[in-house]
Amino acid sequence: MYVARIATPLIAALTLWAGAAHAQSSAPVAADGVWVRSSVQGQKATGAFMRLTAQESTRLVGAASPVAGVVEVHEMKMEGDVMKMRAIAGLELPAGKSVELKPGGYHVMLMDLKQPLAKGDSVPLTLVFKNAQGVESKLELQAPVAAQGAAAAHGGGHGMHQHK
Ligand SMILES: [Cu+2]
Repeated sequence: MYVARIATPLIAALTLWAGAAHAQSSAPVAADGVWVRSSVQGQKATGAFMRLTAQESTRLVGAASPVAGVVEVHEMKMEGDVMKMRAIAGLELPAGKSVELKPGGYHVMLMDLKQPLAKGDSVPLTLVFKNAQGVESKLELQAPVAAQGAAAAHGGGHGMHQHK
């Protein structure tokens, strides 16, 4: 059960890149394709994105990062012509089914940013899960910062449509 308590960022990164198969063997939830959108000086919020696959049904109920004062789980969707986002109490992760957190959909919102996040940086991110029995577990990640999809940055006014 060593993956449940990762002590160093280096090991977290190795675990991440080693692939989902290894992470799944001991962590209740595997995260892959993790990235955080880069931010510029003065920007207060950004998003973290990834694919989560739970071994047993659970929920993503929270997250934390040392680079942000407030971290929430958000959903984003079209309401009429307007893209809106709101905090949700939890994101259902059905057993064995990958749930995508991506621009224009669910995301982990990093708010009250303490510093600009530059492309190439790496951000520690802790995900908190709670299962049907109310038992909490955590997953420690090192999320690489990327500029991908920067045009749809939070607060940018022009949302990116993911609906096909
Ligand atoms: Cu958000």
